[in-house]
Amino acid sequence: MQQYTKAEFIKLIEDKLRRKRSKTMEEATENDLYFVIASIVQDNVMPDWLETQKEYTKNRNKQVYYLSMEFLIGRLIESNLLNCGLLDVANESIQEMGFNPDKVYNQEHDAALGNGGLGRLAACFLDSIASLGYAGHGAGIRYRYGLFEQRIIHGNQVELPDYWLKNEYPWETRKPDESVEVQFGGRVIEHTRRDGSLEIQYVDTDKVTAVPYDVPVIGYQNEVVNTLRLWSAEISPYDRSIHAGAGAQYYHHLEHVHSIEQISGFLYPDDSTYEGKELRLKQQYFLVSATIKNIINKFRDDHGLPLSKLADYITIQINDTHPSLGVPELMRVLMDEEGYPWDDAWDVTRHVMAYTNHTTLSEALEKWPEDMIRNLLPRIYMIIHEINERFCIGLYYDHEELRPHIKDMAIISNGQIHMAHLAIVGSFSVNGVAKLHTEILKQKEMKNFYSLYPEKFNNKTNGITHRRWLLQVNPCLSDKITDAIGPQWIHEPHKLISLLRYTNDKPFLDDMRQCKQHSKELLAKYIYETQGLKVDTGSIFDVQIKRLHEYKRQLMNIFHIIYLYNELKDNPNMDMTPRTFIFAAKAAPSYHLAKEVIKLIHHVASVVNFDPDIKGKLKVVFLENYNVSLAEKIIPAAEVSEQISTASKEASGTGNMKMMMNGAITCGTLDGANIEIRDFVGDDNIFIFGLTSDEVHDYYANGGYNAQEIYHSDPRIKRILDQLNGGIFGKEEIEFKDLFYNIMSHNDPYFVLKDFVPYLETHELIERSYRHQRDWQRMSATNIAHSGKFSSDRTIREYATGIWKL
Ligand code: 26Y
Repeated sequence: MQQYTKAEFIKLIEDKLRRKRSKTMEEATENDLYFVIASIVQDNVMPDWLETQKEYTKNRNKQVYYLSMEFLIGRLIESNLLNCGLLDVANESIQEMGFNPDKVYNQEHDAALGNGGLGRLAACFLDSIASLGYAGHGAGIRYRYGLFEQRIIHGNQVELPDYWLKNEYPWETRKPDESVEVQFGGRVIEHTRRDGSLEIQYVDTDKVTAVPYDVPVIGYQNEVVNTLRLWSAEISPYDRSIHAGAGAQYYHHLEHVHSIEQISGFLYPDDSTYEGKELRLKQQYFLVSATIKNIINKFRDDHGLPLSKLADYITIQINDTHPSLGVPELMRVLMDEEGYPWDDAWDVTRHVMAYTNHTTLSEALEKWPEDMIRNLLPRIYMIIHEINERFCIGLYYDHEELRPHIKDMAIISNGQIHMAHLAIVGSFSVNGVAKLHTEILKQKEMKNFYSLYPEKFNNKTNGITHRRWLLQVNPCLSDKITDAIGPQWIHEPHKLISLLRYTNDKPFLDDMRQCKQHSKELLAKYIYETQGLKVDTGSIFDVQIKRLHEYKRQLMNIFHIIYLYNELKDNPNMDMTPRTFIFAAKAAPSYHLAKEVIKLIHHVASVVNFDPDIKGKLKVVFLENYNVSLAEKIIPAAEVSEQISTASKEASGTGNMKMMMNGAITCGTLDGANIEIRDFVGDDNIFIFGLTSDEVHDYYANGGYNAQEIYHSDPRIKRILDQLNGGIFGKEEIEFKDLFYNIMSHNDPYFVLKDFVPYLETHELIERSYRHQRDWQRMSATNIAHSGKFSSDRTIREYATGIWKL
């Protein structure tokens, strides 16, 4: 990648401004600068991009396709500059031109093509795959609308459409000549050939053109550029030409165009409950069918080998079950288009597909109504049906011990298609995303499948890219780390462990503290500018940022704040380190209880933040419109990282890793990757509390938990719940009866009351520990030192050697 001096870079900007924007330096706005710099990066990347692809073809590298309905990439401008080695020169040039680099980079609209953890993980993985020089690509959908923009109006969440493409997106390249066709609906006609084989014909199908838009995935200063290919649904050229008619026919045509373009219209904003919407099914098949066609075309061009060899050159990693139609689709292509018999096609498919599970929540497990698949994808339905028949017959005859479980393991049962079952049966690898999660899959949720295919199951604990989540978002801390231990950690993040030698080093700890203070001040400034609220930068910044879900228990956090408020009201002179509680979270638009929690947080904030009795000891901040860019502002400033899910519910979590890497101390349950964080940092450097996963499962299985009993026996808890029910703090017009009854009548399904007292005791410990700043800084440094193990580089190496065999 070419490097420039400041003068050269400014010259480039000047030239581009003139040619692309017909403006002089004097006329340029922040927005012009953003586009021009992005375009300079894009120019710089092109030769490496071509070269990388040529190399892969020449070397006949095995390639992996990470197939995902979500890629939550956020902004690319800074990370691309960083990875190209141009960030410093760009910053200096922008400053020299009299602009603020942050404001220039802020011009990029976040690409929010994902809901949360699963989508962001996909984006971190792409960064690591390229940075490690692996031949791996992303395949997803170019939604015209990303995840909704959240506005808060009188404490209520309101959703606005996220039209992120309203300005040109400088990172994408449209490749119309690589378009492929995807077919829906119609009928299947079977002919028997003379040799007895079956010929399958599809008639009366609806044809959709999938047009690829390629986004470069730039490795960290290694000249590798991979591809994220995002598909857009368009009307097929044939249909386009028949719109000549006028009147009714013309409108009919418009409707047709609209229904096709809808396929890549918007991202489904729901990651909580599974809603079987036909449009979502169309999106899934659209992604899978376009990608598989593309892979096969390229495989042919590159290798000229028969498709029976596909598994030697290609792995398709499916990100949860959302792209699991890839299993029957690959079967379809191999059999119907390439003429392979069933057994051969099955052999190839089972060696190409690998499946990652991200959740055990039953409400998020995908099941499609049989009829819906039969109507929308008749041939795919036939194939799934056949896979199911063969699978169940095999179970019956070859696995007597599983006979009683056939009905639970079937791919089709009770009129529904169980996508996880399809994914497990059709893949060679099934992985969970943290040790506990994988154990739960093996021992509980997928127990029968594990006993059938023990060799398929494996764990790949999640990770995050330390380039974005430390190097880019926290330059101050990154520099101090480099000053202390040298720059090798940037290429080999596990080397952060050398920081353990500095946990008693006063100058290092002082530097670290200073960076944290600086980040807190930047965040405080942002809070003031966006909300007009002043927060105390000497207070503890206690952060919970993630999607809003009952199992993540933001409710327990706000209960704790109400508890502190009550304590302070009773005893205004209570000695307490001031606290700032920071939330950011989007609720799925149809998730009523989650929205109620957002409202409650706002209501508590409106009371607590302005009560003079509190003397500024408590502040509650809810930052609107949580997205990747907002996370980048909050994470460096976090001191306490709230990871308080009901044990067993959070598959892994990745925000926990991001905050740890920036020196926050985790306050968490023994859930997901928290357990592995604890195993590394040790009990003295983390605050763990609450029920274990086994205890939670035991209560679910055998009962024995009674929320009402706790309510009646603990006056602190009763007081909080009554404040919810009867209008909080005397304001009768605002009530949270639904939250109250969910706990009281549904016996508190997420054990908020059960874990509440241990939680508040842990917070007392946190408050006391914070008073000993040196010890706190030591804990903080210890966390940073161990965070290298949670770099997604480690995770990707494990995928590459354990699953992909790259
Ligand atoms: C089917 C539909 C309703 C659906 C859509 C999105 C279901 C689930 C999802 C997203 C799930 C998700 O984001 N899971 C998270 O994946 C992260 C990455 O592995 C984990 O760290 C996190 O614990 C898990 O909740």
